Amino acid sequence: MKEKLQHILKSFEEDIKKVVTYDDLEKIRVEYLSKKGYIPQIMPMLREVPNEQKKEIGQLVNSVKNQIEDELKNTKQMLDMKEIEKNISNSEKIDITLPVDNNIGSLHPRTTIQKEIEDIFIGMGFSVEDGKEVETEYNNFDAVNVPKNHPARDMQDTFWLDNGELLKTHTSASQNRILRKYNGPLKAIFPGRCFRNEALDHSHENTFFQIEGMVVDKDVSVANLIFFMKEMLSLVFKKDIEVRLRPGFFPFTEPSFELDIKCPFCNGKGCSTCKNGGWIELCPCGMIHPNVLRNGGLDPEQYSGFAFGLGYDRLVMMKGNLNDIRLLNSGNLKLLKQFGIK
Ligand code: FA5
Repeated sequence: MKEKLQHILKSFEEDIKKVVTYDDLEKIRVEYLSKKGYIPQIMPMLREVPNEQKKEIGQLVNSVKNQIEDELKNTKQMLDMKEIEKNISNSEKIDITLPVDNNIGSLHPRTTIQKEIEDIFIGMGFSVEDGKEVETEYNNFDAVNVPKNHPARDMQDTFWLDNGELLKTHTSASQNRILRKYNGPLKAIFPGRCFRNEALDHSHENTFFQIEGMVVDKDVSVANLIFFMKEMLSLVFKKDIEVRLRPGFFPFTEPSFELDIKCPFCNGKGCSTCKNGGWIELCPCGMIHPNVLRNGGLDPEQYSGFAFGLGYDRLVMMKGNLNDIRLLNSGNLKLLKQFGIK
């Protein structure tokens, strides 16, 4: 029996050296260790071994069985390692047959719409002015006639800086600087990032964008405001847009209005974009308050004007059929795909 065991071990060692695949390994395991394998088959022969040799032969059987099991295990680990190496080297190979990836980045949909709107205004003879993000309390509030005790000045609504300045809460903060710059007739827009210390939800962000516009001249009237807004929005939506004005209140305009447009997606019939109301609240506006003109160095007896503040994240949402404004600041690349940008 001793010779038989030595013979089994020798032939196992030759077989294991030839293993290349998991199948080879399994075949050897079955041949040597399964019920009908060499080792279990040799066990009954122990009974025939003389008693005085039983212990020695028994130990030998166990030791051969253990060696076989160990070597099978080691060989399995070696095959595993080879498999991992193979996967790594495959994944690092460059497949030159794959299509070229043209994903080199793109403008944010908000920037695209901003540029479209700017082009429309430039075509109507407007200048595009820069605004600041950090503003003085005077420009953001006092210059545009917001009273000292107005709740918008509260910590809850405004991000105040340690030096007494603030992150501008609306683009109207640039009105005074622009009025002073032109000191007379002007047609200007000033897009910009605004900040409010708001509770966030699907339609409110703490960082959002507005485009403000002002027209100042002699004898500017509400009729001019309505005509101009209708023309401008028709160009933005590339179709004739019906507008309506509802009374509003802003300290910097008198009278003040909320301008609604007839839903351009369902022509006022009612759809998910207009929440079945047929109209969409789009743009606060009004005639510039005499105090604001005065603070800007203009005589309100001589000049009048209108102003509007379009929150254009809303337009981007309509165009992309988005239901949550927070997506726009999320950095989520899927958003770009929604706008057909790869
Ligand atoms: C203003 O900010 C006025 N300065 C607009 C104005 C300018 C009126 C000139 C008259 C003349 P309001 O707080 O309503 O108004 O904001 C204007 C637009 O900004 C809103 O219609 C909305 O589209 C957008 N907006 C305001 N707050 C947020 C917010 N937290 N998140 C996203 N958009 C906002």
